[in-house]
Amino acid sequence: MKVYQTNEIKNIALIGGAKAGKTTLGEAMLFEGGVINRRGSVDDKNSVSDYREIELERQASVFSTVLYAEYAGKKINIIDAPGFDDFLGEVVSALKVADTAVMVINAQNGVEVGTEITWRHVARLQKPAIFAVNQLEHEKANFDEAVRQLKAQFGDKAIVAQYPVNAGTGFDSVVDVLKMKLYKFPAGGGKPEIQDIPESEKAKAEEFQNAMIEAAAESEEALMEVFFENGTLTPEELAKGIRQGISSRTMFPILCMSAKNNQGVNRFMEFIVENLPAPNEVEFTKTTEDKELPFEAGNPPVAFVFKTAIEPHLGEISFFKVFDGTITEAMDMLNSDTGSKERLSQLYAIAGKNRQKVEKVMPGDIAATIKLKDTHSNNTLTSSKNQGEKVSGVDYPAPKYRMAVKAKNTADEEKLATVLKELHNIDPTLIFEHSKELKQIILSGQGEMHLNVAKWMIENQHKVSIEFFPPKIPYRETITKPAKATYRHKKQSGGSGQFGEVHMMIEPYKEGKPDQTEFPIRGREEINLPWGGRLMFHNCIVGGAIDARFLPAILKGIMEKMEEGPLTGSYARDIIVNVYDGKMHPVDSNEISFKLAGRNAFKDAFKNAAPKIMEPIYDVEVMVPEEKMGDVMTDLQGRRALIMGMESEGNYQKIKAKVPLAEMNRYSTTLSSLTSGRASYGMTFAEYQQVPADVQDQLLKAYEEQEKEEE
Ligand SMILES: Nc1nc2c(ncn2[C@@H]2O[C@H](COP(=O)(O)OP(=O)(O)O)[C@@H](O)[C@H]2O)c(=O)[nH]1
Ligand SMILES: [Mg+2]
Repeated sequence: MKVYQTNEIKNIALIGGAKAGKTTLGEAMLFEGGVINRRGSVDDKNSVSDYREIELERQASVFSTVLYAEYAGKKINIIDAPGFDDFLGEVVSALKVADTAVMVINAQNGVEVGTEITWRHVARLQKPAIFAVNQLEHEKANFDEAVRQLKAQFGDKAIVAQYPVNAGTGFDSVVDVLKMKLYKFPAGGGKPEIQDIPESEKAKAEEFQNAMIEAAAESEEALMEVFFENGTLTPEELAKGIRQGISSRTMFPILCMSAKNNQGVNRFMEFIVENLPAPNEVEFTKTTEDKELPFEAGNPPVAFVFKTAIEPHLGEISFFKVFDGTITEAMDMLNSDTGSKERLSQLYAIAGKNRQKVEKVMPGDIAATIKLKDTHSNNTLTSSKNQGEKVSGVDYPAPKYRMAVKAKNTADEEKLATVLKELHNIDPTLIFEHSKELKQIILSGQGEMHLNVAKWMIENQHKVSIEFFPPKIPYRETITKPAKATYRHKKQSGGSGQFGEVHMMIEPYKEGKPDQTEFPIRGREEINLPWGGRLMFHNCIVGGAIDARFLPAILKGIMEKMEEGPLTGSYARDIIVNVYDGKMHPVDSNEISFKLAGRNAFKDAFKNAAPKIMEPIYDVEVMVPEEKMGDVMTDLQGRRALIMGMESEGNYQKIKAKVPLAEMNRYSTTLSSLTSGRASYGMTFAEYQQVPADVQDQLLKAYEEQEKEEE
């Protein structure tokens, strides 16, 4: 395969709602680009892109697929991303390496949820974008309505570059506003016949052309002046303006096609090659040290691994984009994230299951290599000259759906941990954590479907049967008023006995709270608890009632109870313990006795100190279409939410609320069904708060029952 130079490369990501036809478009592009000589289809389960077992089973893309096509001496790298919100991580990583986002629109539906959600990331990352209005041969296709919605949603920067002459059944022609020609597609698809625009279409075509010329002129001051002077632009000026307008995001051209019939795809590829920016014509990516990576062939190489996958016959494949320098076959590189040395023994251009060996990868290009030892998605590879440089990472969406996971067969537990680690290395949005506190493995991801796909892979590819449970809630316990307790531990059995007596007063701790005045404090220890909050341990002993050497044992006993709170076995926090008196025995007192006395005195005092259970509260932000506001609010109120505010953003309302974690179980699924998938949300931990009395009663009862069962 030819080595493509930076200015001969176009990197695009196919994004948008599920079922718009992204995978079908990718397939047609591969066919037109000569990578495959037979067009497969998603419906016949033989497309290049959706080839994984899980995708065939679901007939939808779950992972992004890296493809390429050669067209007119240029290489188009295509990343076909999945459409469902659950796989947003794949969209975000695709956008990291694409220079232009191609938003595929289903002409039957116009702007869909997936369009809106993925667009937010296009906007956040300030990516150039174009619209591909697909399915124009469908009887329900409505191009004008799709354009109206695009403009309503994205503004007048969405601009018609092509329009269909006969959308719907029998569709075969579009007017191309850039070329001012009619493109007529043969029934079987492929190369169009280029004709003059018929008289009947001329006025409409000119109107769109004028709008396009004006938009092109707006891309540059100098062009604007020319335009004012001459009232128009020459074809060369227009072409330049369009290229600039796309790169600088002053226009988002709209193109037309039927991917299924391969109509318009050829011209679409020509448009890409002629008008989209090359990798070095958009804003440069930076390293984490804020250094620009300028796509210079002679610089020390920097490759960013945006995706890894395990393929049945190849093992682990790493897909990378070269952000600087040149990579050659058998090059030795260093992983800036894991520190491992890696040899890139073979380099490939990959199109789904097809691959071609390449000797060299120029800056800006996307390629793959295999058998790296310790390199994962989101890692950077460099040479020894620029060792340690990292491409500023992908901003993966925070997890929002959690489940506890357990191997059905306890013998599989260790294997499950290994498998989960492997899955995370491939998909960084799949996160697992061994919670010591909850004694559960918590798997979190983007939604129920995301976790179900993970389950499918764990069970089918790794042969470990698993079960999901609702995760336990990490409650905390604390007290709300002072209380005293004394405890005597005494044991006289045979030889040496045990004796220790402790008197203590405990109080609720709050930052800045003044010391109690009943007992003078002689020594203090402040413990920042690993699970949040504090324990203040005050020595108020007078006259040597207890030897100082026993104090650590008393504290140890208290800590044991702090770790397994008296109410529900949860961690306790924010307590002051004043040990003010006690008794020793000249022979029988030892550490163990004081530990037990300390522990039990604390437990007794705790129970009399109006103890309260605290629960984690999350800051939740929901983006919801205006007309669904009411339903979403009602649901939130049913979840004990405290609404903090509302703001409008376009056609959306952003609701901010504080919600107990215990009430957020399966929220993504509920929200999705309340809004037909049109809302999105995020949540982050805010604070601990006391649970209401009725909830506390329920929790106490549940703990009691659990204790009984375990006895
Ligand atoms: N009528 C029609 N159907 C299409 C077209 N493109 C794709 N489809 C169908 O739409 C469904 C989803 O296509 P797919 O490429 O998987 O969509 P994706 O989810 O965006 O990747 C499949 O049944 C395709 O055959 C098109 O241009 N016209
Ligand atoms: Mg797809």
